[in-house]
Amino acid sequence: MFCFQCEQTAGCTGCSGSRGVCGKGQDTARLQDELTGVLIGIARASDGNEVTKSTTEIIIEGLFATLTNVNFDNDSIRELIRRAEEEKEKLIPKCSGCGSPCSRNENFDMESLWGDNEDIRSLKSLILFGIRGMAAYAYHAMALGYEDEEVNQFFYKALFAVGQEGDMEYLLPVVMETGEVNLKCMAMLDRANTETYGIPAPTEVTFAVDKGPFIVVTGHDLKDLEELLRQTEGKGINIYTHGEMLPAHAYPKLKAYSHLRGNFGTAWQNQQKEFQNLPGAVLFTTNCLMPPMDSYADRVFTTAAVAYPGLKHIHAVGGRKDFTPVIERALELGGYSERTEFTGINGGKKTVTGFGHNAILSAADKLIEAVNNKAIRHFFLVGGCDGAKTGRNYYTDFVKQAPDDTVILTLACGKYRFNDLDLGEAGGLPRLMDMGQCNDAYGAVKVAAALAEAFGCQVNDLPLTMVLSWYEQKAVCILLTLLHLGIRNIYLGPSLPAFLSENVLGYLVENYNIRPISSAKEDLKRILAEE
Ligand code: FSO
Ligand code: SF4
Repeated sequence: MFCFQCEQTAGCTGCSGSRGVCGKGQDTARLQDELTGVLIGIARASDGNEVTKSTTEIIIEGLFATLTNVNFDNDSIRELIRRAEEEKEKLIPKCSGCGSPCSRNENFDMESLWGDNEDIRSLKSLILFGIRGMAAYAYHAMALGYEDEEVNQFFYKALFAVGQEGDMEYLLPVVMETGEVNLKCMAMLDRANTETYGIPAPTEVTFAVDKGPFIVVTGHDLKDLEELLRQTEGKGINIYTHGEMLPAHAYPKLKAYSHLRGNFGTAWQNQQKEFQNLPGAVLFTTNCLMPPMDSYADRVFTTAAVAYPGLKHIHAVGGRKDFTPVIERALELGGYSERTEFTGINGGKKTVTGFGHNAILSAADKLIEAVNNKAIRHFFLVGGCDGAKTGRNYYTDFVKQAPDDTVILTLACGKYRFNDLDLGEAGGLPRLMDMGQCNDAYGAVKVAAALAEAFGCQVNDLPLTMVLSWYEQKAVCILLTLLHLGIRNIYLGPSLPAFLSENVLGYLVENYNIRPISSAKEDLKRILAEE
């Protein structure tokens, strides 16, 4: 196997041998490559042939299944391959009886990509990993009935490019287009979430678990959470968010369920510790799933794109999911015998979420005044994924050491390193504002654009610095979006992607001044000195 798509890749170069650092086995990695190869085959066959809704669905599902920490289940990947082949056949009915080797619809051999010239491999990886991340967002929007033709069409174009002979001149624009289209995709998901569940508002969330049966819901899919809330109403079961599900508390229509009680646990990489002997059931709606330990595997359920051998998967039947097995397991386990207090990483008992772009921009006047009268000197977007590396303490240090006249915007699961801290206020505004999940990077872009307009400058001239942590492929598509918008001086860590070749990294540094993080102290000093 070969895989280097995520930040924890072995030796910062690539996972090989029998198992990746994430726990993905070589057989699964090979099947995921095979699946990607068939998706490229579909993109090739779509040239001149009309695709249907089901063709695009398998492209999106297939890409999502290959994201880090999503699908470890060979049988379900084989089923995706079967469905993908079936869709490809539908596109090319006339080809079935033709023996001519035109290669127009051939599947792509991913081995040829992994063994390619390192710059080509690097650019194609940026495209492929970028659309894998984007597919996750398109999938969530699709679950709420939202689609965008331009986004859908781009999946075909990008997959085609990955399977195509091409030089830097051909591939670089597709890399940049991935960022551009991902912005549209995140905007679509923002619309889907807010039109379905209302505009998020700042909401305090506790880390305590009440007495009695409960279910912990993790991942990013609000629709699955809503369905579970509906099915557990009046059953004496409380629901707790985990990981990237935390921002759900801020959506009025989800908050309206009184049994959506609080948040359990922190970011994904702590799940094996936090779920040990948990007296409640756990539902994974998306990544990041770690191989479950024996002490809790019998209470973990998966749904949608997530799958793991031996774990019970809740399928949609006729568009509806029946969460009865999860509910029954929670009732059997019974929960804690009394209210149990937990804390965040820094000992805090609660956090506040729900500072989406609407909430922040509704306070725009106050914010502008605070900048003008120097009550706020600088904004930092400290956001992105969490992970297990010790170097990630940088982000906690950065937030703790940021001066009192600075404001921290945050999003995604990296925030658990500091979201239980009380940082007080600056200019009458909270110094720490949680904008939501990783896809709410769209909101951060909107806030930055609105501030630039208010101050009559470019986003790059604002007193705003992005300090990002990456782990998996959604972070890749978000980074490409920021580059597409021309945002410079991004601090990126904890390490740079292994799939960036020296030349491609050189291009990004030269054109966007991407900077690897150093130490919180040094970086803060440098950023504030450059103001
Ligand atoms: Fe984290 Fe995992 Fe949201 Fe990622 S839970 S690491 S960027 O999947 O998607 O932030
Ligand atoms: Fe390795 Fe990451 Fe790939 Fe898993 S997803 S095999 S950890 S590079």
